[in-house]
Amino acid sequence: MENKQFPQRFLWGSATSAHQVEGGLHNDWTEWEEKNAERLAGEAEKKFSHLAIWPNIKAQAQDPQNYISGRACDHYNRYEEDFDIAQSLGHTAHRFSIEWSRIEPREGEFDEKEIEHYRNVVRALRARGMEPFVTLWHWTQPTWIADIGGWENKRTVEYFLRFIKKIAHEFKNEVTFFIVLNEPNIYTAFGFIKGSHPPGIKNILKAKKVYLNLCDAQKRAYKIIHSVHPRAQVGIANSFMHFEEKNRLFFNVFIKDTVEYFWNFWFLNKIKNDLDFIGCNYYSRYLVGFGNETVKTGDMSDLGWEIFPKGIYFILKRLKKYKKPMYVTENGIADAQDKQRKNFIIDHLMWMHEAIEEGVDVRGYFHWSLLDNFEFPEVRGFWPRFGLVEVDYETMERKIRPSAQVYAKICKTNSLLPDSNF
Ligand code: IFM
Repeated sequence: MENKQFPQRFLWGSATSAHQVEGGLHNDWTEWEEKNAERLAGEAEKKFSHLAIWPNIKAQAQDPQNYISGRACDHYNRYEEDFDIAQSLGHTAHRFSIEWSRIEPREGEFDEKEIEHYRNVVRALRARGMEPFVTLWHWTQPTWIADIGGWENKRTVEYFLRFIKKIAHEFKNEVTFFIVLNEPNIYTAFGFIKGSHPPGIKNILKAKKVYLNLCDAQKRAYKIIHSVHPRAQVGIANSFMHFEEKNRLFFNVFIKDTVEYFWNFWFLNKIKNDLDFIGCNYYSRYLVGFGNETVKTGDMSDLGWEIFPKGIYFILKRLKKYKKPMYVTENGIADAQDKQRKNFIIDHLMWMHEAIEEGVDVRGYFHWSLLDNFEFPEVRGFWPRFGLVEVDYETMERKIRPSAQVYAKICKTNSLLPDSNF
C-alpha cells in the first residue's frame, strides 16, 4: 500500500455520548434501566450465548448491574484526564453530547452550574487543540419529558427547541459544529418497533409519530440555531447501514432497495434542505431478503456484527448526491481483546480515502469510541468494549489499547502509511 494522504485540515478524533460515559445521571433511561436490569440479565443467555465471546462475558452479562449505567466511566469528573489522552493520541476534534436532563432537570428550570460544566468541557477541548462537535440529543430525555409521553407528544418538540435555543445562545461564541440528533432511525426502531430499549414500545403507529416529530425537531432546530448563531454548522449523525440481498432472487432485490431507502435515505430526504453537513455513522453490512445466503460474510466483532470495510465507501458514495460536506461521526468495533481493531481502522480508512479520491467531500473521522462505555442500543451494558482506551470499571483506570496508537499515527501524519509502518 502506498502512502495515502488525507486532505489538509482533515479532522481526526473520537466520539462519546453523555449517558454512555459521564455517570451520575437521572433521565428516562436510568429509570428504565432500574426497572429492566433483572429481566435483561435473565435474557442474556438467549441473546448472547451464540457469540464467540460468550464464555468470557457470561458472568457479566448475567449480572443485573451490567444493565445499570450508574457511574459509567465517571467521565463527568475525569474529562480533562480523558482529553489529555485524546490529545496525546493526536486527535484534533472530539464529539460528545450535552445531556438535556442535566441542563433542564425540571421543566423551564435551566441549571447554570451544568451549563458551566459543559462550557468547561468545550474549553478543555479547545485548550488541547480539539474542535468540539456537540450532539444535542443522543437518545435520553429528562424524566418530565418522558412523563408527558416523550417524542410521541408534539409538545416535546417545542420543549426540545426551547432547550436548543438556550444552548445556541450559551455556546454561540464557543462552538461551531452542532449535531442536532443522533441516529433517530435506531432510536425509533428499537424503542418503538422492536421494543428492546427505552421506552420499550412495540407499536408501528407510535413509531411513525415519533419519527415525524424527530424530523420536525431536526428541521426547526437548524433554523433556530442559525438565527442565534449564523456561523454555526448544523448537521445530523444518522446510522447508515450497507444492505445487500441474501441472494439474487428478484423479490430480494426489491426488499433490499425498500429497506435501504427507509433506513438510509427517508429521514435525510426530509431534512436535506435544513442541513449544513451530514454525519455518517457506519458499522456493518446487513443481508436482507428470503432464502439461503449466497453472499460470503467476513469476520465478526464481539457483538456478532460483520466487519465489512468497503461498506463505508458504498455509503459515502451514495451520500455524495446530497452535495454536503460529510463527517464520519461514528465507526468502530466491539473488540475486548483488541485483536481486530487495528485492521478495522486501517481498512475502513482505506475505503474512506478511496471515496475522497473519487470526489466525496469527507472532512473528518470520529472513531467510536474514545473510551469503553455503556453500550446503548438495546441496552447491552458494559461488556461490549468499543474503546480506543480500555476502562477498568472497578478502579476507573484508563489504559491505551495498542490499536489506539496505530490510529494515533494516522491522526498525527494525516495519512495512511504503508503497512510496514504500523
Ligand atoms: O454505542 C452506540 C452509540 O450510542 C450510537 N451508535 C452506535 C454505537 C455502537 O452501538
